[in-house]
Amino acid sequence: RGALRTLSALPAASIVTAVPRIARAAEFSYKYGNNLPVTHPLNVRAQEAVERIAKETKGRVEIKIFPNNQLGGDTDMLAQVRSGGIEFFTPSALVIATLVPVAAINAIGFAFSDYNQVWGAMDGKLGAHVRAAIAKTRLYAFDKMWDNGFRQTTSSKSPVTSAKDLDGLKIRVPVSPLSISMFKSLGASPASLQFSEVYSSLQTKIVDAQENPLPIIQVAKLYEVQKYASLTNHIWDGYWFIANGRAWEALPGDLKTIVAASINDAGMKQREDIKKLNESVVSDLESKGLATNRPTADSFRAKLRDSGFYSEWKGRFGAEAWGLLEQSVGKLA
Ligand code: X2X
Repeated sequence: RGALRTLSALPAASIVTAVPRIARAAEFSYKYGNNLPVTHPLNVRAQEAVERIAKETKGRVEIKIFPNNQLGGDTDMLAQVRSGGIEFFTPSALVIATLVPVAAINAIGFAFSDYNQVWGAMDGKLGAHVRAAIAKTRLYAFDKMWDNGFRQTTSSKSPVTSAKDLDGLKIRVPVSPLSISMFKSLGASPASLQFSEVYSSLQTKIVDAQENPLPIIQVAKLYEVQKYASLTNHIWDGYWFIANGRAWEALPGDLKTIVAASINDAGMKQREDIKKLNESVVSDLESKGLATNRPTADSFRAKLRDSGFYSEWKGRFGAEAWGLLEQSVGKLA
């Protein structure tokens, strides 16, 4: 007892200096999971962000990245970030909408015509509206959304030249009520699968088609199991960078500032990466054997309007959110 008391009375510093100088464990050691291959700009820029965070917090905040569904698919990671099993996750708007329904509003079919409209809305009032809804579930959403891109349609069967070609098409969509509703309205037979299952489900012909932005089709090598890429631009999709609410609140203010600035700045660079990739990706995919075509949006829009898709989702999202979307893109329904 006496010896113990003496030891605990020693100034802490004299004990610490007796220990060899190995890397000190970080005060906040956090995990970040995502669903994309390491070569996607989302992972490249996230890696830069975690390096900047380690440096600027002098090692107090350490974030380890688990890319490519290493921790499970989207549904699993969404559950983990809610429970605190992981502290960060980047769900697509489509996927976080299973928890926060209004978050899918940016994915309404054929709403955005270009990136000026997209970032005007998502960095403006519509994005703020969605972030507030996310906050109600005790998740923290960083200000800047990251880009997934305009979603395009690939198939092993035939090109999609107009809405008619979607008739009965077995197409994989994300775990997203909006995606299911939209492809049903277009006459297709959509099936929800997590992204972790997409390559194998195309390879084994459980489904014939899928839809994703071209950079994902490139980095996930979906061209190996698909023949046609139809540039339908039917949905603009982005990733919300979110944190578990308790883990976020545990960070002192100065660390929060560093983490938020690092992640938001990285997101802005990631948007530029996707913009640049969009310029080169079509010819790269063609050289890998994908046949591309560019259908006009008219037949798809008409079918969505006639089937009542827009009026249904206007009701589901509510007048306020719908009004904010229409402020950016014009009248939809
Ligand atoms: O699952 C998909 O298709 C993906 C990768 O685009 C999403 O994260 C929604």
